[in-house]
Formats: sequence, structure tokens, C-alpha cells
Amino acid sequence: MTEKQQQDATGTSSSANGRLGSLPTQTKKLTKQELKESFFSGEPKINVPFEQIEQLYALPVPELLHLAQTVHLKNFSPEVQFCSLLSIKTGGCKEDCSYCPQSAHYQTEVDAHQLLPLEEIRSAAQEAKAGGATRFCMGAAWRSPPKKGKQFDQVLESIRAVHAEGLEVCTTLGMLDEEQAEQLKEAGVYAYNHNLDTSPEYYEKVITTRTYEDRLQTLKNVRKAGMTICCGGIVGMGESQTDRLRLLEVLANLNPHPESVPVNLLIRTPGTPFEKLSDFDPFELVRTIAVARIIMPKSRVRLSAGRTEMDESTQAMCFTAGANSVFVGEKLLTAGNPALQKDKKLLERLGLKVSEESANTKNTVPGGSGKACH
Ligand code: SAM
Ligand code: DTB
Ligand code: SF4
Repeated sequence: MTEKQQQDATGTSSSANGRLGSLPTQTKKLTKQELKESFFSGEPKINVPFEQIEQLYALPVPELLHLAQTVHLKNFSPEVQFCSLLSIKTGGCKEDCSYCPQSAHYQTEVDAHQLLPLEEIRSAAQEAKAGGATRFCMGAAWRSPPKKGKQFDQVLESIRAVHAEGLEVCTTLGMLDEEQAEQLKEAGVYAYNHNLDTSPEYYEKVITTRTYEDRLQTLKNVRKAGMTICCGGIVGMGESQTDRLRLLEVLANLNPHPESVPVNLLIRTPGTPFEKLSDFDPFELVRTIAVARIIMPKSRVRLSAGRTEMDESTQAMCFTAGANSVFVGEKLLTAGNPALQKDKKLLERLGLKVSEESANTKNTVPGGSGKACH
């Protein structure tokens, strides 16, 4: 892919740092003080040099957290958004994502099912809202959603129903063309989740059935249709530190930045190629979140999959690093997640509030401002 094609696909501006495949270009190394001062304002910048991203990641953890929290408080109050997930179509996916329990390429223990009926989706959304979620994400194990036809119409109906409940609607249904993106937006989708997962360089070690460019093209279609972008990745897949930082670099070179950046810790699912990977150092997760917060200061950073494997102190550090959303409820799409009451208790102990803001103006959370959020 040429740099021009990449700019077209991502909407990034022209810069050596908007690169996907080339080696890092050299820029002047900043002193630690210069580095911190260049991010303190909390204003977003496009084209942060890779060297600076590396320098941030290498800061002593307390200094990195101090900078991240400073940037965070310039843009957000000490609140955490609860988002609820529902798998509306589970298992049997044609893609070979090496981490995923829902890929048809691997033998895993998921309860596969076809598209859920609208009423089941509506009641899950109502339950999520009653539990304090302001965002509801519907996921489907598709390479891309079926073109038009009955199934896609049913998805659009479900989106309208969830939107009517006053929730911020997110969907993650695989690759979209321009027309599908427009239809989803029209039905009431606020955010589309489509992760790049890892660096362009490590990508083919994770997935072979689609390319990085395919993902970037969907992101472009999502943006063009007027939905916000939820795009992040997974740590703990055997990637290098450089791979984690390259993913952050690509995300921070999207212009505008993704409004939402999920950071997942790999859930090692039996039957998948990644089931036996080693434990991931929680401080690397904390550093990744902090750097995401600093270089994408206005984006909502989501501490996503893998919280059942984390102790509460690690989660507290992730919030300090700038994470300000979690998925709630005992099930993610297919995998486990902490119980809602446990999460409420944790936030209370940390003195953090559950966010009442929603981008859906119909939101009627008592006392909620109904103001737009990221
Ligand atoms: N099929 C759609 C797609 O791939 O975009 C939507 C669903 S997919 C399950 C959503 C995201 O969940 C993936 O992009 C990946 O980042 C994350 N995910 C899936 N399995 C995971 C696992 N075992 N551990 C951590 N994150 C995972
Ligand atoms: C994201 O980045 N993480 C969520 C959401 N977006 C859709 C999904 C996590 C899935 C974890 C594995 C599972 O439950 O199957
Ligand atoms: Fe399919 Fe999405 Fe799982 Fe990949 S991550 S196998 S595309 S459901």
C-alpha cells in the first residue's frame, strides 16, 4: 500500500508517522521535561513521532501515570462509563483470528446461535440500562454482515429498538461497505467497533483471512457514514512492545482520533491457537493504556476484555492511567467478566462515579445530563 493509499484509507494527514510499513524516521530526541511539556496541554495532536511514543512508554510508571492522569483530567471528570455487550449472533465465523473463540477454524466451547430475536435484544438492553450502562454494544460473529435481505433488516430493527431505549448504540458486525455503514447510521448506530488488534507488522501472525487494509477501509466507510469509531486492540498475544506502540501510533494517526479505544487483554481460550501463550505483565497493560490516554487525550479508553484475570489493584492502576470505561455484566460476548455488583463496589471503593452521560439524547437516566460523550 502506498502512503497515498493509506492516507485515503485512514484519513490521516501526510506524514512519515502515518506510515504502515516503513521503518521509523528519526526525529530529535526530546528531554524528559520537553516530552512531558509537549503533552501536558491535553490537546490532541496528529502525527506524534514514534520515538516520542516510545519515550512515553519508557517513563517510570509513576511519572507516566502522573502525566496520563493530568491529561485525563483536562478532558474528563473522574467517571467510568458502563457499556454492556450482547452477542446477537454467536460462533461459526469464517475468519481465522487466532484469539477468537468464535472462529469456525477452531474447536472451542461456545454456544453458537443464529441472530437473536428482537425481543431478546430489547430486554437485554433494558436490563443493561437498569444496571447503569449508557452504551449497549451488539456483536456478531460475521466476516461482514449479510447484504441487505431479512437478516440485515432484522439487525436494523434491533438497532432502532435499542436506540429507542435511550442507549448509545454500538455495533460490531465485521467489515462494512459504504451502503451498509450508511444503513447502520440511519438506524441509530452511534459507534462502530472495528479493531485493528495489533501492529501492521504482527497482524499476519494473528489473522490471515483479511488484511490490515481491509480493516482500515471499513473504518473509512464508518467515518464517511457519520458514525463514531471504536477501534483498539489486544495485548498479550505474544506481540513485542514495538508492536503495541505501532498499533497506538496507527490509531493516533487516524484523523480525527477514534472516539473510543478499547484495550483488551487476551483471554486465552482453549481450542484457539493462542490458548497457551504466557501471562502478560500487568504493568505493560497499564503503560499501554497510559500512552493511549496521552496521545489520544479526548478518546474514551476502554479497559475491555480480560478483567477476570486482573486483580483490582491492576484495574485501579488502569483507571489512573486514563481508562474510563468498562464492559459490565458477567458475560462479554462469549467469555466471562466480573459481576456488575463487584464493579460497582470497586468504583465506589476507588471514589469513581458511574457516568450518566450518553450520546443518545433520549437517555433518561435520572439526573443524567444527556450530554454527548465520546
Ligand atoms: N466479528 C467482528 C469483528 O471481528 O470485528 C466483531 C466481534 S469481535 C469478537 C470484537 C473484538 O473482540 C475483536 O476485534 C477482538 O479485538 C476482541 N476479542 C475477541 N476475542 C478476544 C479474546 N479472546 N481476548 C480478547 N479480545 C478478544
Ligand atoms: C472490544 O474491543 N472488546 C469487546 C468489544 N470490543 C466487542 C469484545 C471482547 C470479546 C472477548 C471475547 C468474547 O467474549 O468472546
Ligand atoms: Fe470472527 Fe470477529 Fe472472532 Fe475474528 S474476532 S473470528 S471476525 S467474530
